[in-house]
Amino acid sequence: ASLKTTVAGIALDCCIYNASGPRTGTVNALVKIGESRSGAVLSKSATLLCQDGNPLPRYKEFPLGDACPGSINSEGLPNQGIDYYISEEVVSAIGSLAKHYFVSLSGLSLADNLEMLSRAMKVQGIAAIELNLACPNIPGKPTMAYDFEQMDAVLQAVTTHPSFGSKPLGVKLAPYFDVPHFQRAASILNKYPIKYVVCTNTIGNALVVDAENEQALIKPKAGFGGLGGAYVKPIALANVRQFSQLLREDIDVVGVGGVASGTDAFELILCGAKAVQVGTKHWSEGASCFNRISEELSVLMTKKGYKSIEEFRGKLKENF
Ligand code: RRO
Repeated sequence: ASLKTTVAGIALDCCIYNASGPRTGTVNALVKIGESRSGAVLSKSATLLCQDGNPLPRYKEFPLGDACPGSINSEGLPNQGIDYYISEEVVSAIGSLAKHYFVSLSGLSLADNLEMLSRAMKVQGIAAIELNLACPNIPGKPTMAYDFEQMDAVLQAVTTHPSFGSKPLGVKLAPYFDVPHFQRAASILNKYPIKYVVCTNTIGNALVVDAENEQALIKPKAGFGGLGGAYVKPIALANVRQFSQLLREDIDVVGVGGVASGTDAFELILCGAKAVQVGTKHWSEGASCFNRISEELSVLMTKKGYKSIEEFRGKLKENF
């Protein structure tokens, strides 16, 4: 079966690729993704300047069944700074592997986002930009995707900035849990010339407790952090389904959340996803997860008689 797809008009040989965050901070890590079957390479969310992030321990996995672990993180945007991710070294290393390179931006202010956007838009060899409006882990800062007025203002500023337009823009969203919130978010996104959304980031401000040691699992933010892995799959499925139905036809939906197998990816595509990212499972398994999950999806499709993902994408049955 063919796993080919397009995201924002960009043709990908494989609909499975990495989420921003896990194993995406350095050129070495990005090259490992590029050498795998991953359909694209997506960077760690960048800030204007490099930063160390929050104190350790700040990422932990914990069991949930045996397929996909759960994870909690409060990394606090550790990254090398935008100029690293758009550098000749990084861009050409990924380009030489014949993979499309997506750069994620998560500025600490609107001014920083606009400055990074204008730098990244100029660089040849970057296929698209993913604006992360959903980081839950910066002490004192709200999750922008939950502040609809601010989200509207940011998208307005970004899409009217003089540097905007030479590359497709995607938006990484936080998970929503209420129908009016899906509708409000979609009505804002539909006003702007964005090409795709990514559903979803981690569920912010979860707390995982280590009963034996009577303490939280991670140190930053008194233990509160973004929940990922198996726990979030049903929420990712719901968000992908809702946004597939509420957004303009020309806005693609990319799914992410709790994908550890070909079946998990199949489920997100059934809900409407044009591509599927892998986060927690990439942390725990390494870049070979892209080969395994792609192969599992291909085998499942063949078993079901599907030759391409468009044959079942979005076709979740609603009749029983
Ligand atoms: O670096 C992080 O703490 C982080 C980010 Br920017 C994000 O978007 N989502 C997340 O779970 N962690």
